[in-house]
Amino acid sequence: MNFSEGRLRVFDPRHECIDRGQLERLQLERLQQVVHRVQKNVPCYQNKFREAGVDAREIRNLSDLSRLPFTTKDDLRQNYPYDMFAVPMKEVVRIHSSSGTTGKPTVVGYTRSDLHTWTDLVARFMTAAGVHDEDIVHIAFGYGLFTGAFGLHYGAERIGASVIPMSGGNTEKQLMILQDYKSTALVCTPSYALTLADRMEQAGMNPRDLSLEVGLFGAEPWSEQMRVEIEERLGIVATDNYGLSEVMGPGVAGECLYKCGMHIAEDHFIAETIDPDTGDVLPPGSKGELVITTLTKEGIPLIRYRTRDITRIHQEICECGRTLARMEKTMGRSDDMLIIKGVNVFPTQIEEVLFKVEGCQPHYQLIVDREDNRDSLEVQVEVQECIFFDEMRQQREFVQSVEGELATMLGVSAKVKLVEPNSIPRHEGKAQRVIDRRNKDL
Ligand code: DLL
Repeated sequence: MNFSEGRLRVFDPRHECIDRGQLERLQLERLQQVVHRVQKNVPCYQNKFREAGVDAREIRNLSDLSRLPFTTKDDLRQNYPYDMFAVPMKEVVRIHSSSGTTGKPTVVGYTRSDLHTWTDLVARFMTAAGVHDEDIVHIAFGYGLFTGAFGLHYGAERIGASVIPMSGGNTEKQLMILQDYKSTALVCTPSYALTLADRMEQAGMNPRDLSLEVGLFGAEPWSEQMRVEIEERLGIVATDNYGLSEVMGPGVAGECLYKCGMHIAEDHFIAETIDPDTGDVLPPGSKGELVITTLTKEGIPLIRYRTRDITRIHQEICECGRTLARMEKTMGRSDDMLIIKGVNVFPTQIEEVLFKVEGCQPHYQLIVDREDNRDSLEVQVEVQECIFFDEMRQQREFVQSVEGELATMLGVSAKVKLVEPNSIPRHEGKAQRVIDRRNKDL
């Protein structure tokens, strides 16, 4: 911890500004330890290593990592609930699970030391995003098995901020608490931040009269345009942070105030990008699937976990002085990527277009269907009332112009349907943007 301008911050320059050579030595030492640990304690890894013909003693350089097999969500499901744990249950002091909507959730266990590390890493990225001990942090993630709320809660407390464990839902009450308790930092999904902005406007509140200064958003993909919208409407600085429950939860990576990618906690994780089809490791800066190896986790260490998230990693030193590599905002998950008439489309690309068009509201839904063996994509977007009730001709022109922009961006045509304000369902947690009806008969 360090003190600057009289404020308590959790900045760890020894690790956050570490020289890359030194970092790589630390990573190798920790990698060798974790690989030995899983080989000794986790039957799933014993089998995987045997099948791949590798042994922990053969990891002599960081480049040997690529010889190790991947771990997937399926491995976790097959070992549900506790068989991937590397410690006896008596050492596990917390259990969380993933928020997946299909199949069994994945279960993760934390030892006391894992909770310490998690808290430190969240405190680190919250500090980088401008949070300090005088902040009042309003946490609107749902408390429960989801890692978002507890992760940011303990991180903010470590910084010394005053935490309001508001949890999700009850938007009217959220507004009252934000106003009366003078919250200065907002923590939730970016889509919920916009829902809060909408409700404030409907209630005749001016967000700029609140005390909010910063927003820390994560848990779902969001575009740069959405950041601009949130910052303007709430009058705050908005940063992105990334994580996944299997790997730890929030705290894997987070943006500093330069907002040019999320610093990855590389002293605790090795991040690779791979070609999702071949599994080949890509050079830094190439777009690919993020694969993470946990270096210090005790409860459930993971080797080369395939996140399915698509991003790029940059190693150039950031203006903030942190040397830890930065991952770009993820475009979305490879399994959320839509293939429309053979063209790959990410919901965030559509979001980028919609946010640029004046009159479109930041609420949209994508309906994918297949008729006569042809894919169709309909983009339903809320528009300002004046457009919704506009003359037919003007409305048609508006629709055509949005369709034109989408076709240029996506390389495939999409039908645009304008819908009334507030008609698309709002979500308190992660937004559900896509309804894919193509597999309805399966
Ligand atoms: O969403 C952990 C988290 C909580 C991160 C709060 C940040 C803030 P899961 O529920 O397991 O964990 O979902 C993980 O969410 O693989 C990504 O697809 C997506 N995701 C998380 N953060 C971001 C982000 C938490 N900043 C999955 N941008 C991940 C885009 C994100 N997608």
